[in-house]
Amino acid sequence: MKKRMILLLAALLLLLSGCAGQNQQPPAASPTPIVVGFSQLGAESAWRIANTASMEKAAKKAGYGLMMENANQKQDRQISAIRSFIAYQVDVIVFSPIVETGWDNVLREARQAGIPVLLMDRMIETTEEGLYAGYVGADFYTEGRKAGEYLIRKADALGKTHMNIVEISGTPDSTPMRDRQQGFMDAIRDDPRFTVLSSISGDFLRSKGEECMKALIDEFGVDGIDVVYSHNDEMTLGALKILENAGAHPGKDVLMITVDGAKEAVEALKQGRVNCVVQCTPALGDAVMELVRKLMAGESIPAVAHPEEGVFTDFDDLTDPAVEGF
Ligand code: GZL
Repeated sequence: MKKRMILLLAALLLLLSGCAGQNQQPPAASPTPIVVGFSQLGAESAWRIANTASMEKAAKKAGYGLMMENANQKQDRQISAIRSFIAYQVDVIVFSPIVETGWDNVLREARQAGIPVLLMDRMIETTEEGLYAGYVGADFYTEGRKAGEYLIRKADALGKTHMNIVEISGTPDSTPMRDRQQGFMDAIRDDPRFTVLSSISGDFLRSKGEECMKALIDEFGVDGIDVVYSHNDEMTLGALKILENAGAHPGKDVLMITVDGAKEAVEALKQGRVNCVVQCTPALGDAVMELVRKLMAGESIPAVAHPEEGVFTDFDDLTDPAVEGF
C-alpha cells in the first residue's frame, strides 16, 4: 500500500512539473527602466541640497534609474559628467548649469548620440537652436521684481525720502544672478529715493556672504547702508552675522531682502531680522520627471516651465502656518 502511495505521489509530482513546464510562460521581459543622467552643480546651499533630494525622490517615485554626478561648483566637472552619461547611453540627460555659457560642444555630442537634454533650475546661452529639449525652473526676473516691489512698498510705509542699497549677488554669469539683479533694478530704476551703492558677488555661499558684508561695511560704514538685497538665503545669513557683530539691527535699521525661502531665512523673518523672503522653490523633481516621461513617450513638451512661487514679507501675518520655509 505504502509503495503504491509513493508511486502515485511521484507520478503526480512529475505530472504537475510537466504541466507546469507545458503551461509555464517565459517571464514577460520587463521593460528596461528609463535611466536619467543628472549633473548637479554642487551642494552650496540649503536650496541646492533640497533640490537634489527632490530629484532623487521624484526619480524613485517614477521608477527611473538616476545616475547623479555632483560637480562641486565646477563647470568642467559638469561637462565630464555629461560625457559619461553619453558614453553610458542614458535615456535622458538633465543638468543644472552652473553658468550660462560654454555648453555648446558637449550638447552637440549629446544630440549626435540621440540623447535629449533637459535644463533644470538654470538656463544657458547657446549659439544654435535645438541643443536642449526644455527648461524647468524659476522665473528669476520676476523674483527680482518682487524684491524691488517690496522695497518700494516698505519705503512708502516708512516714509523714506532716500535709501542706500547694497547688493550681494550670486554666481557671476548664472541665470539667477543675472535675472534677479535685472528684475530688482528694473523695479526700482525710476524711483529717485533709491541709490545702489555697490553690487558684489558672494557666489551663493554663506562664507562669501560674510566676506561681502564685511567689505561693504568697511567701504560705506554700517550707518551708510539702509538696504541689503541678497540673491540667496545663504549669503543673507552670512551678512546677518556680520551686521549683528557690527552692532547693527538687521530688519530694523537695515532692511534685509533675500531670495530662496529656506527654513532658516523664514525663521529670521519671523524674528524680525529679515524683512522680505522671495520664494524660489527647489522642488523641481516631479516636473522634471514628468518631462522625462513625455520625452520617452514621444510627446511634445513646453520649452519653458516655471513653478508657482510667492513672497513672504513683514507685512504678512507671520503666524500663518503657510509662512514656512523648505
Ligand atoms: C536658484 C538656484 C540658486 C539658489 C541658490 O534656482 O540656482 O542656486 O537661489 C543656489 O541658493 O545656490
